[in-house]
Amino acid sequence: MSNKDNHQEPSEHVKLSRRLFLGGSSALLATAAAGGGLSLASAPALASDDINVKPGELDEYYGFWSGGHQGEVRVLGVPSMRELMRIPVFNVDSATGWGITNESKRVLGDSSKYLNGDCHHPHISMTDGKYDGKYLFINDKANTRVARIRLDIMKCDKIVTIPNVQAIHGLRLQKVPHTKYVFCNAEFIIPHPNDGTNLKNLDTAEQYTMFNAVDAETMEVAFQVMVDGNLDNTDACYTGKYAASTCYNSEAATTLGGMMREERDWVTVFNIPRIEAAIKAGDFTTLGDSKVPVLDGRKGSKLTRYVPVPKNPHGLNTSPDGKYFIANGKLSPTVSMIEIDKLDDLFDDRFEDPRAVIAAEPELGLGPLHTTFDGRGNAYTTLFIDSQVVKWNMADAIKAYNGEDVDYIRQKLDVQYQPGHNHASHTEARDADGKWLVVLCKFSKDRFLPVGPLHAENDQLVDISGEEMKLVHDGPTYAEPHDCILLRRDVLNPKKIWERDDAFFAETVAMAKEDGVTLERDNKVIRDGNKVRVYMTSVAPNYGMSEFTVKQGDEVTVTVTNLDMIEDVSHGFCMVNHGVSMEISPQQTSSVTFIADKPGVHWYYCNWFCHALHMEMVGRMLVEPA
Ligand code: CUK
Ligand code: CUA
Ligand code: CA
Repeated sequence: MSNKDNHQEPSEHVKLSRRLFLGGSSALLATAAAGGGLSLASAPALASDDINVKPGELDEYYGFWSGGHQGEVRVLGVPSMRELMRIPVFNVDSATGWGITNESKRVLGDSSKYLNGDCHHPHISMTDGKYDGKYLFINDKANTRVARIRLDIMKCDKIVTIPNVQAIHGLRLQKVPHTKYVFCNAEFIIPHPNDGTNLKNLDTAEQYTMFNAVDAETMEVAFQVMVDGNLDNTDACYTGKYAASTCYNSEAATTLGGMMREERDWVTVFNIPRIEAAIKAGDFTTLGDSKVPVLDGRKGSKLTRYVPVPKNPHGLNTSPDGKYFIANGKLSPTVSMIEIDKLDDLFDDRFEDPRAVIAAEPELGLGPLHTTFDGRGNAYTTLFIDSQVVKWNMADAIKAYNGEDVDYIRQKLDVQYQPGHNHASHTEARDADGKWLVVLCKFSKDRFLPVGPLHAENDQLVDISGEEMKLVHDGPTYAEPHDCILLRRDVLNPKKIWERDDAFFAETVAMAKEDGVTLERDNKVIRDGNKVRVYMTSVAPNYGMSEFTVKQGDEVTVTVTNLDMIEDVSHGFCMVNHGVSMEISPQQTSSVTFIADKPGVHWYYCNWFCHALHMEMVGRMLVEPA
């Protein structure tokens, strides 16, 4: 035992007490609390029975987690925090063949050449301010993309690359009347044109970034708005009229020091009806090859307003009562509450000082990054530097701002450690229900078994249904779920097997038709010059074809249709030594194209365990030498 373990240091004492608490003995709890002098702020809670979802029982909520720079979306059950599924998006997935199959490459388009992504903000489509469970949208900061996931099949079905900008970061959806637009912020300021012609005179080149809107149905970029400064996070209001974004680099600096020079940056507010009217009136330009309408929202524009807030603000969150945009101060211990009711006046220039829209600026602690809500008037803000979540009351914060002597802080809860986002159940919708809070901690330090220099992150589950926040679960996660979203399970009703006419593989079905092939029946090899199309069915434990012959150098497309009707009987198709692998779930058609570059015998096999004779579900490709 080192000196550090003698429990003399307060921090060690707290650690010991925490272990005793979690042991569940109320006698020890009383002793430790009395002797340890633990404040409410740091006292850990006893585990609640609510999270004990027993074997065979189902969770109450779906949670969709960003996979961060790992590139996927993960589906968890809450409150058990059991991982239910992974949805590959901006990554390559060996199990499902995402990034390998023709169907996924069609979704990825030109960007399939990128093998990486960096997703941050998963958000679910809304109708009348409530989650409708149709789509989930997520950004890719690394390669400037936005993706859509169809929640009925839990697969990504569209990806768009945003032109003329670099690094899509903040992403939120229009809430009212429905999600027509996906609002997404490009973070980095770049010169225009960015073709290298102005590298020698960057000082004088025109430089800006843009706020973007993607049409949620077509997934085409609807418009882009030039701004002053940069753009970080964003959110939309419950009137359908406004979106707002934080800017931490009002200085338009290119260095860290420069980005922290000013005491205040700003929140940029976008007037959506005015933007739409300007497009209708033809009041826009285009950039380069892109046909997307580009509007000028820089200072002085009637499309935007800039509200000064302290300092390098980060998260931007709309309260579920529809009253406030809350900008989280990061380098300021405050958050700024922007009164949405006053934005009409702000845009009609009825205020001399745009700060007139600030309803309150409560001081919460060090490093406020993101805020979430319980639907009962309370907000929960992560304090990155303090490693805490602070629960505070919005109405009381406004009273205090107006000079009344009220304490708006309700509780500070230690979390482990350095939280970024936090997210309460249904918090972005009108029906925020204040039951569960997930706190996404960037550091786990000593909370889990050591696994080398790279540590797990720690997504902690907090029960917020009562007066007091109670930490109930540690959930290790892999790099790096910036954010998550929780919705009640009754909002979703995913399909259990595919429908044959699903759009996800419609193009493959159409190609088969052109070849005169009925996918549900035929096993056929069709040669078209040096292109060979192999169509086969699969029924556990058989492929419809156990052998086919091609010539060395042929481009081979294998299309497999799974005729099994029983849910859970997924097959795979893996061609050994060819980098080919894919999922074919019941009633699904999947296809993959590769070059048969090696003469000889090449086995293929089913790689999803489907039957007692799964190992025997095999076949051989015979490749004749050229
Ligand atoms: S950002 Cu990561 S902690 Cu990309 Cu939402 Cu704040
Ligand atoms: Cu089919 Cu395993
Ligand atoms: Ca700044």
